[in-house]
Amino acid sequence: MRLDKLQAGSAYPAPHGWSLTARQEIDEHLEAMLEHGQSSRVHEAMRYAVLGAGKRIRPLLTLAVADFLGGRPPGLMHAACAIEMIHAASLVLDDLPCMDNDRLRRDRPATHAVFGDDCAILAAVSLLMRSHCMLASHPDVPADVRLRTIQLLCETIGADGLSLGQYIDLASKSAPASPGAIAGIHHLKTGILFLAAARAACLLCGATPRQEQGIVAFTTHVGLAFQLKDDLADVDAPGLNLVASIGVHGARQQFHEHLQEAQAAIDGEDNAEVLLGFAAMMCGTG
Ligand code: GRG
Repeated sequence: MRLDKLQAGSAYPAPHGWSLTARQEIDEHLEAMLEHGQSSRVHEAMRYAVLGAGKRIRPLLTLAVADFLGGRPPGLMHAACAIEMIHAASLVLDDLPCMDNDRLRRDRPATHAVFGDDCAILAAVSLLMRSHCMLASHPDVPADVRLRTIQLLCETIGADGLSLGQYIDLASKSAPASPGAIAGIHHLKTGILFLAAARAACLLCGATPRQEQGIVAFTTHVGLAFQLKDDLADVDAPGLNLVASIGVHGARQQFHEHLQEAQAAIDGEDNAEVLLGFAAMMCGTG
């Protein structure tokens, strides 16, 4: 498979083959991870936020990296689903009136629009806690790997990660942002969680530093191509958009350059096809 043939701006392909099976496994695991606990409005809101029709890109990336590295160790599915829960929590918070103030998410009313702001905030906090507990308590993952995975996720979510990206994004709404500033916000709001999804798989699979370096480079470039694809698909949407500052031609060119870099990062490796297939699913029509 070659990534340089992908076209930016096309619709997301329906999952098939590897991604369809992996998505079903992810959805079943998420359902199982969220079925326990006392029945309450907060619990219902957690399920509503997570089990809606998301594309599951981040957990799919965790599984794709593991398959690339040659296997799915214990705890991998927990890590993949923990990252999807963190993503869902970030969407709940992002949609609140004090943030992006969106009433719709995943083609239906946002969590706070159904459950109220108070319950939505409690559900987001509870999802973060649940995701960390899942990782902390897995009996078959060595304790040091559990700790390092939790540390990775804390750093990803915290004041140098997603939370900082969200703050800068909100603060920059009143002034036009440069292409460099937009790319920085995209990294903190989106790229950093993709990297955590890939790095969690590296930790659990015991990747070598050389393998991890290639996977990080691959993920960085695929994440940037994904963002450009989104920006190209929705040029008129409110919010930061690279196309507005570098133009359609510039964005398409960068999209192709990032996919070439992604391909170069893993070319020649055994099992490269699984990551290339994932990138095609995430960034194109393949
Ligand atoms: C404490 C977790 C936490 C976060 C605090 C609110 C916040 C800081 C960050 C929000 C960041 C945010 C909303 C980034 C947008 C990322 C993004 C590209 C969302 C869309 O992802 P898709 O296309 O959506 O994968 P689906 O619905 O398919 O999962």
